[in-house]
Amino acid sequence: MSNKLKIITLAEFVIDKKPDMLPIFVQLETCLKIISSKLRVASLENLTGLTGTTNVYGEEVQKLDEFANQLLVDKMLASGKVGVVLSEELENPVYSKTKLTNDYIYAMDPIDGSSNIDIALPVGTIFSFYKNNGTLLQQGKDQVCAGYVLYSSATVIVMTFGDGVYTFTLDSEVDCFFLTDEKLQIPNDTKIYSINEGNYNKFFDQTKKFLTTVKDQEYKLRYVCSMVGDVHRTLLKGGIFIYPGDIKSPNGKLRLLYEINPMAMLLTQAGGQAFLEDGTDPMAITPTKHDQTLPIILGSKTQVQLYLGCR
Ligand code: P6P
Repeated sequence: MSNKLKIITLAEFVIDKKPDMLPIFVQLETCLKIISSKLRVASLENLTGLTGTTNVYGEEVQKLDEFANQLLVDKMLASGKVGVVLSEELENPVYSKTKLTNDYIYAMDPIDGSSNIDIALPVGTIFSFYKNNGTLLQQGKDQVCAGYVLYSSATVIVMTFGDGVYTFTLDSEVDCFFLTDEKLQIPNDTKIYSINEGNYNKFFDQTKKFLTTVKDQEYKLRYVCSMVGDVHRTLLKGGIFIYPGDIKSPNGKLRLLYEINPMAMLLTQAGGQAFLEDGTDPMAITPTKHDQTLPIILGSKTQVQLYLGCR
């Protein structure tokens, strides 16, 4: 049982901040508990490994990718408050068949970093909500709610409704998420950088110049190959996470709708910054397609400005 003085459940928090979304978060919380449980027993229940199919990007689909995607699609639509689900794993939107008030669009990466599942390294679910106003592809600045769930040594929800970043940790003894951080602020000026340096030879000069600079300043490199894991460390410890463009993929790898926008909202709400390499705000960009990718630089203001200064 949580030994914190204030025992605030996720439901209480949502009722206080955004009561009309309670049905959504009741369903979401159940999904996250199920996914967390399945991840812990994946190797015991033959849930590791691949389905033998590929997704819309030609990437091999993990068994738990498919399971988590279907579970979240079904339960979000069953909330009666989500009219459309957009998933990184699906080529097309899934529309609600109910006539209840379908006020929201739900966009998600059901399991981010799923190649880590078989080796029991951190993975996550990334989610965001938009008003269901008839426009599917909206700018990140119009997100009503954004967040992620980290499945690691603890299962942690990190989310914002636009008035600060809050974290909830799963207490598996009572199977409940409890509030653990209010108005989280990213530490500024931490000498940690997070990037896949294996791509060095493909990087543009700005990224190469940044890497030379941080090595001269004796930064630490940390990279867990799961955006949720790397962003969570960056949010709590400070530093910078970079997935830049390169000569083979000038638009980077991470998806604007499913990964960049939710993380950009969280970082800016926590007093950090999130930009493209030229300082453009990703949340001011209208996605051209649901799986549009862009470069992303996010983290502590000092480190992000150091990268932008390498142009
Ligand atoms: P690379 C995982 O596949 C992912 O989408 C993100 O979670 C992660 O940050 C990135 O790709 C890792 O990509 O090219 O370093 O393997």
